[in-house]
Amino acid sequence: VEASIPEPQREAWKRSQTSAFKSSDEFEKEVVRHVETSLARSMFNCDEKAAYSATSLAFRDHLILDWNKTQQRQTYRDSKRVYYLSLEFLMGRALDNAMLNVGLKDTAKAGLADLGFRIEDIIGQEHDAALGNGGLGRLAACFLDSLASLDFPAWGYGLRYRYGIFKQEIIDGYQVEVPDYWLDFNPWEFPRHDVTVDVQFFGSVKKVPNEQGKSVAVWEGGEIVVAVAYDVPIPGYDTPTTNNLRLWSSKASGGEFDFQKFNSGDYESSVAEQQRAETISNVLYPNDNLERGKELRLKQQYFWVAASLYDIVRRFKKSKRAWREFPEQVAIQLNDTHPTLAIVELQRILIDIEGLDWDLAWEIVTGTFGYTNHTVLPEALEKWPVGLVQHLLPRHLQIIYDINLFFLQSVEKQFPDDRDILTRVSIIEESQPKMVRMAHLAIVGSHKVNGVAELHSDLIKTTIFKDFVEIYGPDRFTNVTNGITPRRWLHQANPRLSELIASKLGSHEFLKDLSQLNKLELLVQDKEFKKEWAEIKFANKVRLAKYIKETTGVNVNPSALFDVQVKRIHEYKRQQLNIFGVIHRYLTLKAMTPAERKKQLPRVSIFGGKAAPGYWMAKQIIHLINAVGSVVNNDEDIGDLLKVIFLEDYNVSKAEIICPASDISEHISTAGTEASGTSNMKFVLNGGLIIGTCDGANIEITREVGENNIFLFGNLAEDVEDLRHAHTYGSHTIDPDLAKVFEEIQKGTFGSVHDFSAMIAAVKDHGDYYLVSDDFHSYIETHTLVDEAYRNQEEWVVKSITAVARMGFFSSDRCIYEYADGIWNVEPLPRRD
Ligand code: AZC
Repeated sequence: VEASIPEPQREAWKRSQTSAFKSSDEFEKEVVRHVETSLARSMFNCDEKAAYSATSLAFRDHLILDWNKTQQRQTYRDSKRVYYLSLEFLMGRALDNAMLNVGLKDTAKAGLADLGFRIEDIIGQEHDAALGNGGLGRLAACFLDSLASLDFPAWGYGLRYRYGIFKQEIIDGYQVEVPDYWLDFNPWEFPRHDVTVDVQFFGSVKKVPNEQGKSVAVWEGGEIVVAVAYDVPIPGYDTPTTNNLRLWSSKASGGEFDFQKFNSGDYESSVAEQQRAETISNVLYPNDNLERGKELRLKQQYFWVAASLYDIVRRFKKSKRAWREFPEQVAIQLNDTHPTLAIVELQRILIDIEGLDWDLAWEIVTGTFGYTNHTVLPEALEKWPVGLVQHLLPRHLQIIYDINLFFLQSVEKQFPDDRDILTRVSIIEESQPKMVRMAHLAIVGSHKVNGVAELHSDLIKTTIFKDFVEIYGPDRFTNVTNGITPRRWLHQANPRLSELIASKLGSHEFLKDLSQLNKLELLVQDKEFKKEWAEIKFANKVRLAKYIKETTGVNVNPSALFDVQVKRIHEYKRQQLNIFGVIHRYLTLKAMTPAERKKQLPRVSIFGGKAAPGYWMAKQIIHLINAVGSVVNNDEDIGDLLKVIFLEDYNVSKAEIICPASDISEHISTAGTEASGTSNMKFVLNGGLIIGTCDGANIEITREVGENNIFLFGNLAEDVEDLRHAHTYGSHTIDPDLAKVFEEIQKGTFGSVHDFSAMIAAVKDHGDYYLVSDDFHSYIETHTLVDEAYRNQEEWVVKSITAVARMGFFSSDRCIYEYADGIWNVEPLPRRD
């Protein structure tokens, strides 16, 4: 690398090399320099916001030096890279994570103290990077952390939304959405105005003969939107490896304005065109597990995919290798079907631009891509109208038709007597209007398809993708059970617990080899250890209680059992079951004599989560939770025995306060609907137990921690279909306790009878699709068991420690090794400098 600098200047460059700060003195100098120069503020007028900005810039510089070296080394070694394409990266805050991953948090703490600041206050200034909805986007963020921590050459590719997920306000018990202006000041990104890609839309396709007389397709006309790269450094934990997350932002082509229009006096339309181009990356679609089929969303997808592939191909071409080596150098993972157009785009590049023949190109394409499915919910499976694709991407539609033709021909050969299978597996759905089925395209164009937990991976093979298992054989399908990064979700979120564990295991190595937690099991009878364990949980609850007081005004008793359900609001996740259960508890308490009540265990039911703005039923659920809270929390008969809290604007940084403070958390989706869930893992890793259905990763959590350390209830996935059928065609009787809950709501005890009637009707009159009534009894009984277990604090702590000790499997590091091995065929590239 050095040799690339001409000899006469080499000395000067080397002499002037920058190096990262190491001591708190050096750190302070960097902070003050950034305050005075980068922020252009006087050091005598530095508030917490400015101190945050300067601290972040100091750490960003630190990361960038490592980033440069990592990228140089990866290029020099020409190793295979992984590209993780995801429309969502739910990163949360970066500063705390950067400090911990580079091992300089204590240094920064001392430095900031010298300058007159408390590190927690500075960390608290940061706005979450909330470029995602929920589990799918947070999984992508955990994977980036693991990829860097394990030294894999890997890049993430996404969109730089100007507005991330909306901010949720609760006004009179209702959700109100407020835009999230997160880019106000973001020290974690590097604009790369020199890294741009022209992305074409619309236009038409012409066939012209090439030099050999072969007819080739030329896509021409239409409009160009420019993609500009913004790079976000991703530091690994305890390694200098720093990877890149590249987010694309859209910009009008031809500079700021169309000068011709501008000069001819048409100022307005010249600005309008610029604005139209920029809207592409403007806003994250706020739906979780729901596709709305909006044209702008398809534009976003192609814009991001085209820019990313151009970038990947450009990098590959620098290596001067033959095209057939592409899959040996490049692995691209599709995070759900959102980036599926990448399959078509790579095929297009190879045949139309690089002149490869179809078969070789297709072999390269399928050798490159892997597809992860995250849901079986029909409303979340992406389909795009053929007409829309034709209009926006005429050449891509032709290629999709060709892919489908060749695919169906081979299926026909394989199953000559089965006409129906062709209709079922076709990439084109013969509906009115015709639709492109993105999941089918993703399967056909990938060499591996995976689900995200064992049950889920089995379900996709036996339900939505059954025919494809017949066609390709079972080997194309695999499972990678999700995981979470223990750096953020233990070390960062729960520093005291992380320190306690480190003190017992002798080091922090467990943060990179989470299976080491199993050694904690030897300590479950150690009195002192158990005491400290319980004290840490209590302190975390005190912290959450304080937060609840500050944000809702409600006093909660930290000795009460904290029962938490935080996740996106969705009927399949069944927050309605939870709140109906809370009402049942309330009625039970009300019916008791004061003497009986005295014997009851106090509880705090904590909810949090956003509803998609257009999801009316989910918004009613939020409203009911708040309505119940205002009655119960002010009922003097009840006092501390029950409090109902809705935490506004649940996000990653709030999860970091909430997860360490739960005693029990709820993962109660209708069996067979939650692909995996990942917050279940976060809660258990922080010493909380869970109440859950036999769904998603709950099943594997049970396998790992043992049935005694989890509270399972409810019907099994295999019975769901029959139950639903019985609701519709047989008689459907409502659980009597649930019926009493409904009566109470309908009496007006919680206000707005009208608002809540649809929630009740969904269970009573519309087939109870989510089996709320079927599972209600089992749910209530299991909560009784939870109460009983909690009364024995000794035993509870043993359960808590045992469960944590057995959670090693759920590290996202394990996931990354499985993907690397079974899907990507990539090796880590460790740096030892
Ligand atoms: C989510 C699943 O609902 C959740 O169970 C899983 O843990 C998570 O992905 C990560 O795999 N799926 C989605 O968010 N899916 C879509 C299409 O939005």
